[in-house]
Amino acid sequence: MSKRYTITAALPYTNGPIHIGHLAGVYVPADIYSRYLRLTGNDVAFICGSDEHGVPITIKAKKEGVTPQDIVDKYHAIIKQSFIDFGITFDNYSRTTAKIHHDTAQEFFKTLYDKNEFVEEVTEQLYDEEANQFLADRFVTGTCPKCGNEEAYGDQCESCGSSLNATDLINPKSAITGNVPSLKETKHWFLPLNKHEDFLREWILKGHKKDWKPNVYGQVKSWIDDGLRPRAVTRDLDWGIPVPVEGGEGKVLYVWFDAPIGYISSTKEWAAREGKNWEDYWKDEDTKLVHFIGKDNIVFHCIIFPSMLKAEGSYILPENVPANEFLNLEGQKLSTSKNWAVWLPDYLIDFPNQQDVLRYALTANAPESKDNDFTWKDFQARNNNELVAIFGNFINRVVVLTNKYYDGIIPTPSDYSTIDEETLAAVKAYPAVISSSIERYRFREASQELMNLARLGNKYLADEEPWKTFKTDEARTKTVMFVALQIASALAVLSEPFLPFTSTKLKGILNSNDNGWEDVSTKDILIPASHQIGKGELLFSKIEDSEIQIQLDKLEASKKANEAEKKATEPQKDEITFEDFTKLDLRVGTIIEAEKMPKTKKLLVLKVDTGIDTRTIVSGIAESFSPEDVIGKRVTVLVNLAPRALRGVESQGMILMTEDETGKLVFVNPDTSTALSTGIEGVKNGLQIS
Ligand code: B3M
Ligand code: ZN
Repeated sequence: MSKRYTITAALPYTNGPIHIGHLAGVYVPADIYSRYLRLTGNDVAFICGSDEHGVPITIKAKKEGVTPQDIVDKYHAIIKQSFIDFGITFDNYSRTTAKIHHDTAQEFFKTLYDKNEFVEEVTEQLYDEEANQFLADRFVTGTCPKCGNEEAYGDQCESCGSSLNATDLINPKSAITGNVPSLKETKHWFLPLNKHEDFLREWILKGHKKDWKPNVYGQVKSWIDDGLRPRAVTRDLDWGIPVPVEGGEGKVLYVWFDAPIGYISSTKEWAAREGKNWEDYWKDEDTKLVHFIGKDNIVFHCIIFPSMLKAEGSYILPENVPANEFLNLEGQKLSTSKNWAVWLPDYLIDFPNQQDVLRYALTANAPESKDNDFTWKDFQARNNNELVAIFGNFINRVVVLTNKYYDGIIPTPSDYSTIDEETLAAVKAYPAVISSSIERYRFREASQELMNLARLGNKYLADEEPWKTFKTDEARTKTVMFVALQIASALAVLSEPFLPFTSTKLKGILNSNDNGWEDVSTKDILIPASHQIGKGELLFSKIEDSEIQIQLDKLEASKKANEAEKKATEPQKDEITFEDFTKLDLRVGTIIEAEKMPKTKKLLVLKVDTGIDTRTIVSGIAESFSPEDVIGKRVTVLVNLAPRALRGVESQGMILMTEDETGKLVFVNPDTSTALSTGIEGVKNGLQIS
């Protein structure tokens, strides 16, 4: 039955081009889903646009000495082109600097304001005296109070995914000047998320029953269980959408308030152009709203935006939010600043017309349920062993033989053998199998089923060997080629969501565009006898080791550049006086107990005997040391540091650490003899210590 769908893909920030992580996490799965739904006869609005406000854009503009508008104009064009190049079939790609968006977002804010859905409050916010500006979101970094990550941002910690307020950060630092911020009073409007807690709880539970991904459900549930707090939806910045109410002068909407409304304004833009009613896509209970996002956006799409929609009152809520985990590149986190990425424009220069290869490699290895690694070797293997050796090889054989034996005219079959019948029945089962995977957002699995269909074709040809029977049994050869051509036609149809360029090419070669998704399971004949097909053309070509090496060399160069930069920018702190130094009460202690803080990557909870007492110290060293490594270690302890709570455990001091010349974390060791301090390991390893 045909349904109406509004499918959104996260609006990319326009502060740089997009890379394979974006494609794998959001845009390829969203495109597969949208194409599939259209192919199966649904009414689809696939919506996206550029996210052009927010701090990263102003930071980038400052760095380059241009205006934020210059930055967004540049990257909006680049990103939009990448989506076209990779066959991402948005029905509309808008931008949040568009007038229609400013109007829509302001109107949305006004509605909530008029309905008294905001709390207005004067609070102290972080302020950079030197830059003369309030610090929020990415203008401020510091230590995450939840997990101890020292590079958390003022709105979010990327390490544990927590959503934060800038004032939550421990040791905050201005991203503009590096200064320690002061506090200054300012008025803002807050969305009281706490007020929506009950509704959210009920709603996600419903979602859970509808098969939300466990990673999404789990994250949302734990945030709600932790208790929600009011969240400021306005900022003291000059780049953004002006706050449209009295007292809002000089303030703008928080970027995460306006960005999701961008889905709505982009839909409006599309509807106006296409003569549709946008409200059908946002306000009709029969419409299914699905948000494709990366996992760092879960809180915004599953807590904040639904609360906004609910507070407004006339909107539907998302049916599902199939967030993906992250894609790493050659074992390391993708990073724009470290240039550790494969940028889409660069990819197309090195691999022209090979968009489908990347789409396929990213889908076959998609980070659906856990973080995954993209490696160039895997990319090459997916191409050479699957696309070339299975899919391409099958099609090539069918097309070449049909041209060679029958001048490209599809032969008339005789009676089918059991194998033929079984094979054709198996082909008919594929649409349902692939549909079921896609409908459950298992695109990886779906892509592998598609490849299994090509495998079936290959095996059929290898078993029936028409090149042998051609000399001995004309009738049998014709039947086999006819059956093989049916499989090729099925592949042309079913590959479309995954390999759209290949599908178009293949339909061109087969000279056939007549079949829909359902036809593959219902029609006995997809491509009839006497039909003339075209000449062969290779669908895929082998990728050589040398091409892969070029990519690996590029990454190696990034790595070297990063290392050089790290050395050059080794932080040199301000000079301190002797008096400053004497404030530190340093003691020699021994670690007597150590265990990992549950649910964190970085933290160890240590019991340290300081000679004066035994105290608990939470230390962010778990990525460098395991608990067994440190028990028994003699260490230098700062004992008069004000205690602070980390994940509910009070830390009563600090273990001094430093880095050696290779950047490895080491203890500031109180002993001259290293043997003594490594006594425990020494004994464990059976060494004698003198
Ligand atoms: N611009 C975030 C991102 O790229 C963001 C998504 C907005 S979706 C409304 O992480
Ligand atoms: Zn954190």
